[in-house]
Amino acid sequence: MLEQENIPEAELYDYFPKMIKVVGCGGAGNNIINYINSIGLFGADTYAVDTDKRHLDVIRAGKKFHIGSSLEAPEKRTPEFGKKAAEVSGYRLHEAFQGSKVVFLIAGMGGVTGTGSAPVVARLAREYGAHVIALVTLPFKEEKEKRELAEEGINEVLKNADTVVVMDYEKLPGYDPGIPKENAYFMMDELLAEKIRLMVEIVTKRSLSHIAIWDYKRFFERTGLGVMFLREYPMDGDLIGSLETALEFPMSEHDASGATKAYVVMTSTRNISFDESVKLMDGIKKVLPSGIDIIWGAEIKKDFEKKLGLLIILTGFKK
Ligand SMILES: Nc1nc2c(ncn2[C@@H]2O[C@H](COP(=O)(O)OP(=O)(O)OP(=O)(O)O)[C@@H](O)[C@H]2O)c(=O)[nH]1
Ligand SMILES: [Mg+2]
Repeated sequence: MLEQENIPEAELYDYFPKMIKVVGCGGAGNNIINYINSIGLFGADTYAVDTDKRHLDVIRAGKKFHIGSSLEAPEKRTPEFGKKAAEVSGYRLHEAFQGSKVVFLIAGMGGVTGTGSAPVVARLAREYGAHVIALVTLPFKEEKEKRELAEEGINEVLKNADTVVVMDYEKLPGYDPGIPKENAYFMMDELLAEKIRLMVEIVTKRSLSHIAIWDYKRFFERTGLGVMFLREYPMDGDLIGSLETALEFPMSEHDASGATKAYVVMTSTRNISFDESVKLMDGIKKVLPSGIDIIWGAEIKKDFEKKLGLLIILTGFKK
């Protein structure tokens, strides 16, 4: 097995993208892919999958897969169409997944293409031995029908992916109070694009504390539902004390109880020392369920002025 440390930096350009893929399914998923490519992503291939050719045309992605073009448009479009589309065109994607180890799958649930195709795409990736971490959005409660469709879709993704992180639009105001509903999609695009960049680059770039690709595979294997928690803290004052609030705002309707695994990544400026980050980690441990298995990384980001960013995904919930 190749050891990442022994590979010259220039060659990492080729090394990682073979193994790490970020895939969008449907309109929302691909808008996020587009966003990821606009902020820049080191070390992963991006794929865009959609039945909608016109939307695919305006997406920036490493590879685009127009699925279901051979199918007749049904009278009533349901996620079943998205599913069939992925099944008839899946062989091309299947090929593209060859050699991949970790696949991040992104879809907005509740529509036709993302809801129907994401479970199939997850299965195709896993057939190559890739580890699939899906990040899917759940519509606002006022969109009752879409939310129900989305919930059914999420159950299908859960059967096929290793981990499914549910991002509920209802929870966005907890993260950013006062956000107008009309900005919710843009805000979610930005949020997921940034967190996926972080989850990839904690593997592919040098960082204060790095996570290896093999750790992802070991850690997330068939862990089921994932709940994301996001916090930012100013670097002054009682930082350790304020970590008590780390689990206050889950991005879906779950709390920490019953979780057996915690993925924790901190982002800070360069002026945080390794010792300090260990202290912070001890502070975070105190708020996590006791005895939990933790994997953690720490990223240094120069433009992250005087604040500490925390990304926590709890998973492996006891049934
Ligand atoms: N983050 C984000 N979420 C969106 C966006 N557009 C829609 N959504 C959410 O994602 C769900 C699915 O929408 P789309 O992704 O557009 O639907 P689709 O999968 O392309 O399905 P069809 O267009 O019907 O084939 C919606 O119910 C919204 O909750 C977007 O641009 N960004
Ligand atoms: Mg669409």
